[in-house]
Amino acid sequence: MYQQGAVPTTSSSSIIVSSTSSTQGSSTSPVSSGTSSSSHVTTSSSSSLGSSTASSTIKTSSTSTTSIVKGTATNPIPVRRTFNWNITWVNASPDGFSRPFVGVNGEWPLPPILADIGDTIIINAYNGLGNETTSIHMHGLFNANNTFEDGSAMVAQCPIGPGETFVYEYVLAQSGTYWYHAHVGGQYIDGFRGPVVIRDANALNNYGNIDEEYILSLTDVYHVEAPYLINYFLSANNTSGAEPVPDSALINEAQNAQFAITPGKTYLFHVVNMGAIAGQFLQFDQHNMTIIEADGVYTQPYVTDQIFVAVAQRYSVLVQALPTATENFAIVSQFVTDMFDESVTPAGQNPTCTAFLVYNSALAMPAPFTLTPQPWSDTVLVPWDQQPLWDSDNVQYTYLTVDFATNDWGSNRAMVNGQTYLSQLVPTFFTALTAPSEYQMNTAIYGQVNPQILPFGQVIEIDLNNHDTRAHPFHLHGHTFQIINRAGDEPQWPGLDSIPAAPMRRDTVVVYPGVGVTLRFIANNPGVWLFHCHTEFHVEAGMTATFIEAPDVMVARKPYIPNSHKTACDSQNIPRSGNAAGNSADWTDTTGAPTDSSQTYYGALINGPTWNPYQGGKP
Ligand SMILES: [Cu+2]
Repeated sequence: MYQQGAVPTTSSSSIIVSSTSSTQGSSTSPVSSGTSSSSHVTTSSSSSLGSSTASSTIKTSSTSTTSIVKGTATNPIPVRRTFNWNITWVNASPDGFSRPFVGVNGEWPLPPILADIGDTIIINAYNGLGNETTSIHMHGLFNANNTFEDGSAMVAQCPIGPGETFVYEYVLAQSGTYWYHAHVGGQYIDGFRGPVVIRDANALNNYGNIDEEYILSLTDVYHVEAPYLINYFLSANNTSGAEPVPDSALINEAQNAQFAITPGKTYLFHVVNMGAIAGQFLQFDQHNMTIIEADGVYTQPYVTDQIFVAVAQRYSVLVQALPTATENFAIVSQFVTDMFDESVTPAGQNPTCTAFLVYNSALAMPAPFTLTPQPWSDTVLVPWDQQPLWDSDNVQYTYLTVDFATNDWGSNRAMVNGQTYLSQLVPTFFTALTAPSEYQMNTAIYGQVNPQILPFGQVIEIDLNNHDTRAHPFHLHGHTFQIINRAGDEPQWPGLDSIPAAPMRRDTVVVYPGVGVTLRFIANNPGVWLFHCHTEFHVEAGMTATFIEAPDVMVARKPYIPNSHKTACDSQNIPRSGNAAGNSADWTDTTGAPTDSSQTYYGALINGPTWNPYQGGKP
């Protein structure tokens, strides 16, 4: 049964949410921050695969948007915000095609999480999916001393089995634009993704008056469910190695979303790309954007008329409304199609999505304009605090290459330093936590997870070289990094000539085809953190390294593991101690730990079908 959270809900927030009226479709449900829905959802369909025509209620995506009215000039007293989430399948048709998505409390799109800096968020996550495991990663949160709250399945925790409740607790020490998503088996491709906005009045006060705030998410959507896509992508039948191509681009998980605009007001748009594969350009007709934040790092204001947002990246941009309400304006987002193999691109795919700045809903909505991609480099941004290069006499240099290779049974695997990442029998965190001190820093105990040991307090430099022909947006858990060098001189994606005086910091960086990027961070967050391409199909193919950061300090701080984290493992007979193979008698003997990927892998699906009806091509 679904368990209510044990922690009482407190509600007191500077964030007031108002739902704007809509001229088409249904209006968005108001987002309640500080309170949570406790409704029990009856699912008419507990199964995803094979049930896409089931008769459960269809939730069409709203075409209106929800604004966050700007709060007070100072931060409120921190509160605890508890969310009780019943995670089930919900049918929806964001682009006119109905299919099941991973919903929360009977709703899809998923609710944004809105909070103030210093707040504590508790999510009581009940897995009501029936046929898949799940987990929740708060993308961009450092989770200092709480690596076990990071949500990556078989890394920071055991996956949450069907019928299990798992409790996440986050103390919000950062602010800006983030997002949450499932971190198991490519499940977020099926819609388990939502925005997170953490306000800090002190930071925003640097940027003058802000009247209202909006969330603007960019996503891609597939008509075929993720387990089929993943299974086929990694199968020997996929001889070209082509990634599945999405059917549609979405803004706020919808098409034709409307943002109500009042003349003369200043708006802050929280832009987040929650897609599975597609980087996107974004442009507002006849309105500039002023970037003030990227991936939770506040920046010196940077004015542009177009931004590029790779998968998992975020920007806060200010948009100044025109003084009069004489017409409405189009917003256009557009996929980067470099990775889309024409042979598997769905017929009728639209690589763009349109939304509107609505000054007067009685006036017609304009036709979309043609977006022309402009050269883009995020290293032109300067952090607000202008921190110089992180340096020391004792920098640890870590060299990583990425490419693809076909394995022994014909699967197209992603390689980091020549080795593909494979989940091991024990979550890596539990291996680090239970290893005797003489083995903690020994990569041999961690198995085939591409482990890198980072000593406490050291400046770490990552030299990441892309030997593949496609761009990869790399994300580091637990940190932001400085981008100190980037090769390449393509007109569209210019590189860096020298180390900037105050290098831009973020948590997701694009490494372009055939070239490299150089990153620095300080190993001051003991824990187990993934460094991986955020193209979800490449995660599933193994384009991941594991940073075992100061495991000695992590263990000495005696992390307190919540009960639900233990029972998630115990109920599925996943060991919580030992090396990658669960061996705690001989720590360097990992016999039995996975060294090859499964030929019957269907992502987060527990029991896959015997035959995959999706075999690429144009569905
Ligand atoms: Cu990639």
